[in-house]
Amino acid sequence: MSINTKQIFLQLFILIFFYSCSDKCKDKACFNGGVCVDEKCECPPDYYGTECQYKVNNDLCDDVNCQNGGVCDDGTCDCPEGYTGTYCQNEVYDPCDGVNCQNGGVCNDGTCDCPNGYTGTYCQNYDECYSITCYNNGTCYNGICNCPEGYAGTYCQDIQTPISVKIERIEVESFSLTDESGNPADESSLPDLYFRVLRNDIEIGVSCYIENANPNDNNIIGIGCPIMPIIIDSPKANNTVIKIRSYDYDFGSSDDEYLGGYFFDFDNDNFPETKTIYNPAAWHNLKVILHLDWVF
Ligand SMILES: [Ca+2]
Ligand SMILES: [Ca+2]
Repeated sequence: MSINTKQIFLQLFILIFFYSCSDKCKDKACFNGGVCVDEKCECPPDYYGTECQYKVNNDLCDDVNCQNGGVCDDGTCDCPEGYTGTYCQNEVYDPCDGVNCQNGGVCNDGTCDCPNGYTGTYCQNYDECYSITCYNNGTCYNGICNCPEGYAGTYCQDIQTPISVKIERIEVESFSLTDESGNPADESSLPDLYFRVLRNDIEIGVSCYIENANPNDNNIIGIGCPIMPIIIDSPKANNTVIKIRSYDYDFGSSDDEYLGGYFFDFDNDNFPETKTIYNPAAWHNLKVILHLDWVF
């Protein structure tokens, strides 16, 4: 080896020595398998940071502990029904908890919605009348139709034929004090009002009278009256026309019919307890309410 060659090797050695002393990665620490290149750590996948000291958190659910059966999805807990909160840690108040609807009832916001025919807080009661229809205004109770007067049959479907109807009382609501000519019904005092009842122009009854009937009073004929009720037989028979005529009673002399009267029938009635007879256009303003008792 010539001197020249020795010098070249020496110089090369010195160059390498100084190069290695000035290595930029010499004091650089790279963690987690990172490799220093030119003073910088090159990190393996899943790590980052100047020294590869941080792990990439690919799984946002790593530290999410969902409770009560909750399932983490993308860092958020999906909670089962009945639980809420970040970690499903809170129980939701359910007003239907402990509400046991019976007979097919369904709890809705704490209240049982019952199927048809069932009632009660828990649908525990069956309405025996649910599927029963009572006709003619009959009312069902405990599965049995109670029929109004004049109707019969399981479902009140049968219309009875009245034997008679009694006019038990006559309530006189309004009347004129004079007859059609303007003459007072009673010369010296208020009229002594009573009624005669005719059936197809044949008299069938006479009421007792109210002495000195006052239009301002509620005049009722019939209470404690010995010739009441006035009985109308077969009131619904065909072509039955009733007439009620008004009179002023004159003690010891012949009475005057003074307000005329009204015709009526029971054809279009059911079996009412009262029948109002009034014509607002009539000059005498006579308005009477008949209180009836039907006999079957
Ligand atoms: Ca009188
Ligand atoms: Ca009189």
